[in-house]
Amino acid sequence: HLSLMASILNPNVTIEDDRTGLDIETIRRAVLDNLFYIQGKFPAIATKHDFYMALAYTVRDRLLQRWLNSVQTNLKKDVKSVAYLSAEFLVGPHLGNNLINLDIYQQVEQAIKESGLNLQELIDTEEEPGLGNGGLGRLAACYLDSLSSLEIPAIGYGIRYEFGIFDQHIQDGWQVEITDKWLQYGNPWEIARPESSVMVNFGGRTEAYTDDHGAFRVRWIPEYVVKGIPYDTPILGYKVNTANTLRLWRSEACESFNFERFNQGDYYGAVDSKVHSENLCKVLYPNDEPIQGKELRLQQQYFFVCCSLQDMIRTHLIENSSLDNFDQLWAIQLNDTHPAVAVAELMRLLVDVHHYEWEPAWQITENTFGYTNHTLLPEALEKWPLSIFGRLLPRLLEIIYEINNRFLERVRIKFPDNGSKMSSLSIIDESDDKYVRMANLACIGSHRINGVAQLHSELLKETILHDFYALFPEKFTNVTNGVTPRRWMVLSNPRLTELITQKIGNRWINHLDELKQLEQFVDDASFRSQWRQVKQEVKQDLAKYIEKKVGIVVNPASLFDVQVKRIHEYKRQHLNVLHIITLYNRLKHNPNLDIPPRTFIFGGKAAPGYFMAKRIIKLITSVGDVINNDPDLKDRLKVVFLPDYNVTLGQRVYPAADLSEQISTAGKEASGTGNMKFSLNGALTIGTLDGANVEIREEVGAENFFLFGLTTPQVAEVKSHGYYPRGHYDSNEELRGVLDLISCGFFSRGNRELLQPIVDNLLYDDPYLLLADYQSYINSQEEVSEAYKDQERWSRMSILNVARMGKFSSDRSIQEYCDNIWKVQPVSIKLQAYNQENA
Ligand code: 9GP
Repeated sequence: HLSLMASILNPNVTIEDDRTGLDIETIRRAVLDNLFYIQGKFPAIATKHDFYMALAYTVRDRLLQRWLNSVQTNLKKDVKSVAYLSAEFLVGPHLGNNLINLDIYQQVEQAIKESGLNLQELIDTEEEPGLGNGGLGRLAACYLDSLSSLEIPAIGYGIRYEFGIFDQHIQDGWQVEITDKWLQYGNPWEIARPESSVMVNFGGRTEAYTDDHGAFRVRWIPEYVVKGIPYDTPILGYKVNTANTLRLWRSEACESFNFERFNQGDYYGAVDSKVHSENLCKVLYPNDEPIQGKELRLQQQYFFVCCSLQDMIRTHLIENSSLDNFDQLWAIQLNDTHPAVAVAELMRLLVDVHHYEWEPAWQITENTFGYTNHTLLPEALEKWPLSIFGRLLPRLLEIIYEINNRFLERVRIKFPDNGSKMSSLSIIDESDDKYVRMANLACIGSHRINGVAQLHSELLKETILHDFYALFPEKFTNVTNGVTPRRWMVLSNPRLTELITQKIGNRWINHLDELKQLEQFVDDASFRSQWRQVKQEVKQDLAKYIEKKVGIVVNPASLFDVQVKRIHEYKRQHLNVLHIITLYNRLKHNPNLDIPPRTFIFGGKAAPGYFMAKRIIKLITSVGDVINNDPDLKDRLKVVFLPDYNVTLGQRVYPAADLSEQISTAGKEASGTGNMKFSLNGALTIGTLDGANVEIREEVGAENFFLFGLTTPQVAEVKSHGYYPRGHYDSNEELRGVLDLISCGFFSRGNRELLQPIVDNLLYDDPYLLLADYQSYINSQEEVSEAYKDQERWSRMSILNVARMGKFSSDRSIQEYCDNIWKVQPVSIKLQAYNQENA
């Protein structure tokens, strides 16, 4: 301890060096310093978590200079910024990613080693901020990484949920949900900024008045007001000085204590409003597609939108004398309809608070917003009962009526006497109960509307947004999703990163197209062997993890066949299970069948109230229990359900996959982004022509992709003729054998009821056409097995997949948003050293 004290107090290192220096020795000392002064521990009594915290603060110190310089630059008069409004940001653990982007991974690894610790273990200690459900939230996080890496001034606005997406435990094969207390040991990455708090109105009524200049105005007299407090997290770009901000709002009561009530002896009443206000951002709704009509959810949406817009206006007015040029300095993107109330809120702020006339306010609003749609499922389109909306946000409803009236006037001119167009385009759904339709508000209030893959953007125009497309075709565009290669390759797959970098250098990390150069090595047998070696090692790691986590021993030489994503009927995890049972039956009947051994790996959460999705988990685990323990199979098939699938687990799983299951019903998956992560890490895809699969196949070549299933028009065709799933059961003996085996209780210890709802659903309804696609899927899986037997061929296909993934970098997506929607330019950040003089 004495030597530690001596080293901490060594006068050769100034405070400033300790906080910014990047050499091994300084980092080592800084970690010990933080351990002592922030965690209050000596190494001898520190836990792993203490060391993680000390290291996290060490890294954060090194970000701060870049961050503050970026924030300052973004405030400047002539700098246009992107505000990405999203109810979810599934950022994943920060430490590893920041080490990559700061380009200090090696130094830190060494410094930690010299302290007798292991960096990976510290990285694994970080609690993941699960502030999202799945694809949409993770996309937002990839986009923040790319915005910073491309040096685009940007800010992500969202909600600081106290509890993120639940932790999933599996008990007796069922999903059990556990509260995600991600903040319980502290969050070293965020800084609270209570000085930038804002107030948000709810309830009450509105009142007309005439202002001092004789103008007619409206004010909102709320029933209660909630305070929004921002918590900022830096998002550093890859090897640049740009560190943008993720600003998440926490709600609090304005007055935490009602003294009047307290003095009357009503203690609980006195803290009532505090509890009420703080409940607002307590928990993330755990549904990946929206649930309708939950008032608290509408409160959350309005809360973060209102806070964020006030924040933008405040910062705008620091350097600008009015909001006239707001649209020239801000591009606001609506990540789905969750923040769509922003259209009405910006109008309220401009008209009621800043006293703009309606028309110029509307011009600013429409120019500012862009709207990204993320789903075609009609049941997922958000709508709010008018009664709830009007009670909670009375002024916003009035403004929505005004927007709607003016808009419908334009519709009437373009489509005279067309009542059905009017009613489909109206923001207010008057069909039976009245609703506010958020997608309509978003479309009307935005100058650009985009889908997230080519097929999806086309289908939007043809189906759910067809009438909007007829009205303003010029607003519609596509931006195919992408993923960040920093997290999804460099951080998660260091072995493959190294092999690739040895061959083609490291420019591919932020110019992903350069992976193309790998094609020249595809015929090089020794390169292919190295390629296989890497995959093998990563699979061994995953095999160890699987054994430790769920106690199942899997063969790392078997084909790792992986489906990880939210559990949903349209994603068809149960189609995958039908294939597993088919193989099982075949092997039971013919033990000499020559097929490569396979390990089927599943992961994913079901929405807690989604009956069928929870049954599908039970189906997977039940089938696994039987197959994994059947001695006849001699370990040729294994089925693993990995609990609690999240970003961290994704980082283990994608690199280890041989086969990526992307098997949704055509026309249902908007894009998918897991499909990109798998392929980038060298897995081959078995998939339908759905979402971004179509473009992945285009890029990697049809011969390097296992295609099956009906196309979107064929799906429509089958449905239009009155789909009869039972016909497939009757005519396909093998399929019948599979379904009958489930029905008879073989996988459920004789309990015939347990899994029957799934079978009945398939036989008598089958809305996602599993039975129609079954045979085609089985045939395609046979091709997979054949290809895998020829390891040289498989390696070729795998290398070509990776080499041709350039398009799917989120850097490319963000560049398209910048050029076609936001019209923003990069701004490079000059580092000004912090010192007392310029402080
Ligand atoms: O279901 C889509 C998924 O296909 C897409 O990749 C992702 C990101 O664009 O968004 C998902 N949608 C949602 O999570 C909610 O609509």
